[in-house]
Amino acid sequence: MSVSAQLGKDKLLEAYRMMRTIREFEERLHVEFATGEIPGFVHLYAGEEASAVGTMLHLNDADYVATTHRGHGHCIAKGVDVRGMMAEIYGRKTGVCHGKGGSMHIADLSKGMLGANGIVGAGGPLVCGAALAAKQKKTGGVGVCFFGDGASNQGVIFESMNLASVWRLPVIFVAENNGYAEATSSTYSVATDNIADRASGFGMPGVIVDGFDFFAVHEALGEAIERARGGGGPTLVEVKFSRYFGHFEGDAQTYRAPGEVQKLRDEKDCLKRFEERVVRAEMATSDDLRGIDAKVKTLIDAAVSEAKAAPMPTAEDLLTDVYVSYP
Ligand SMILES: Cc1ncc(C[n+]2csc(CCOP(=O)(O)OP(=O)(O)O)c2C)c(N)n1
Ligand SMILES: [Mg+2]
Repeated sequence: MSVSAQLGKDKLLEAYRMMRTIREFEERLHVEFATGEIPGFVHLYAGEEASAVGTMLHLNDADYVATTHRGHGHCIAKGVDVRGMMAEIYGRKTGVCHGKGGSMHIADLSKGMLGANGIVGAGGPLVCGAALAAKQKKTGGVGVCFFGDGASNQGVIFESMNLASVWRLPVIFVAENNGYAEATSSTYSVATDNIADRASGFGMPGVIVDGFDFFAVHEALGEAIERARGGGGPTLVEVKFSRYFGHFEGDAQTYRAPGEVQKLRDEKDCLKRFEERVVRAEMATSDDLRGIDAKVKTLIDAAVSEAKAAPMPTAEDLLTDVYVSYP
């Protein structure tokens, strides 16, 4: 039976809804950031949606995820409230972190989202800790560490992979190889042909997957997550794809070839490929998907207007959320 048939119509529509939500969220932020109303740095995930959604469909709230500076997609796919995220990015009091974190520090522990992170590679130890806790407490939970091709060269990622392997932790390392670390090509900065090749040095399986293909990601991550849950230890999955926008909003992208992104959008786009496949398999109709598009657009419109109208944190708010309080 094909993977799409195994997933069933409800799950397929859910996958599409999440990927479309991420795309719409990011495309809208691209427009809104240019108005100057959004503080700080914003790194967009558009083009990479299949990785977040293909992974997160296998997870529940007891599973932990650490994301990166490019974290909106992972947060949305892990179930963090989209309106609260938008308000957070606008620095508003109604944001998921009360406007104190912004784009690069969105976190929601109630959803197992350990947080976006401005420190490249910093998710590795966090996920090892969360996975160790899950293992000791026997919750059945796993930890997923997303990191980029640039982060793959950080020592902290090597240390985390080694630790996860020697302690047989339920961790999945997802190397999102989008071809660039800022303006540096991964063909220049990564010494091996594939990041996944490094897995053998840490005694774990290494898998390469086409990141434009939701079904390929979903299948590879399903196996890795099942293995981790079953006590089989960590896996390194390298997802190969590209981003549609610059490293950060405002990046002139002089390091990219003319037409590079348009070609990706035309020929490889994960949403288009998803639609072609499910419609061909008669698992959903284009009308089903257009209905989802309309609902997602309404949600993002509402999220942006609510965020713009929401209050800023006050000076007094500076003194709250500083320390953890235990009941
Ligand atoms: C420890 C550390 N070093 C450097 C930086 C500056 N920096 C921010 S993002 C980035 C590139 C990361 O590239 P990659 O891991 O491929 O992720 P991508 O941006 O492509 O998603 C760098 C070098 C940082 N934030 N933290
Ligand atoms: Mg990269």
